Amino acid sequence: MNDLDSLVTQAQDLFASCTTPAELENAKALFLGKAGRITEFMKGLAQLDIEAKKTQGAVINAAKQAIEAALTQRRQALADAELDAQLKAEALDVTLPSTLRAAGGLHPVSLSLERIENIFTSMGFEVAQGPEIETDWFNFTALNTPEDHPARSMHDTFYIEGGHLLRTHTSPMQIRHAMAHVQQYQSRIDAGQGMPEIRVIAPGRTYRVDSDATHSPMFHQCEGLWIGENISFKDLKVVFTDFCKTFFENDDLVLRFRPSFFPFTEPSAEIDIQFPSGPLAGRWLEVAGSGQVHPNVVRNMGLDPEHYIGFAFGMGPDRLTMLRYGVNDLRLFFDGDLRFLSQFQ
Ligand code: 2NM
Repeated sequence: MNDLDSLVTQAQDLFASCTTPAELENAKALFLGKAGRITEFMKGLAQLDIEAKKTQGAVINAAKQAIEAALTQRRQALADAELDAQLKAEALDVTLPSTLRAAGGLHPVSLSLERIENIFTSMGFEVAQGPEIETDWFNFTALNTPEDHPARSMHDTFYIEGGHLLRTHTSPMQIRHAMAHVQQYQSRIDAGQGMPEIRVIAPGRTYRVDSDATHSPMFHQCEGLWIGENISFKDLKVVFTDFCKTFFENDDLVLRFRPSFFPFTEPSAEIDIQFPSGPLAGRWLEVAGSGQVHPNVVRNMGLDPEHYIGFAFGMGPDRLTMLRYGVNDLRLFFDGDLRFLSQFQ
């Protein structure tokens, strides 16, 4: 083996023993640098005659190319190894469970409101919307509530500067809806052609000065109204019985209409339900108030009570939710505690 062959072998061995790119570049300088071995051989050419220069030059060049090839190969090997190590260090196990960002969900009362809306829309009811800040007229006067009624007192109702108030029930939405409906069909009504029936529910937030385990200053109501030319208590019984059986998913529950009083209905009835089995079996549970809409209220909607008649009812979705899920404290719905709320997802 001549000197140049052994130089190539030396370079290959040294390069192979380098484990970092920096080490390799230092090793390269020993062979290919300005003061390196190949350069030394090149300088040695000066003493040779022209023929020997040619042959020896070619041999040196071949050795130089072999060393450069070994260098390139080793550089690539080190770069590959470095990439491998990096990939291993940063390895992601995509099969690991993620750090869960919990999905949100609907509030239990919202779930009930959704159920209520679905049931009544399936019976041809519209769903009304309306303001939570109301006028005295829509909240009380239009609903036949006398000036001296205790519900109008500061003890029972939240008043706002300027004479407005936080609605104490959702009935003002019914009045607004009925008035808009009547206005839409006024010319037909005037021409004696009648109007499509008013069939609407009004779900939403309501406010009263009241707070304990069964009362919250903000609570929900959903009222219903059906007005036509011949709508009777019989229709109320059919509609509300069907609603209760569907809402509680129990065809065997029974209803009781118990005489009562509201300023906006005459006659009026409290609606009680009873489950024949289950944890609430045998107890009469009050779920709604109802009645035939008072002639004064029908008149305030813009209709002639001699021609138009119907029923209305009002229920508490918060209480319905408590009954459906067996919740015993209303305040749990409004504390925002996820340990409670997440049970409904
Ligand atoms: C109730 C009980 C009885 C009611 C009356 C009306 C309206 F707009 F027609 F006058 N809406 N809702 C009503 C009737 C509400 O809640 C216990």
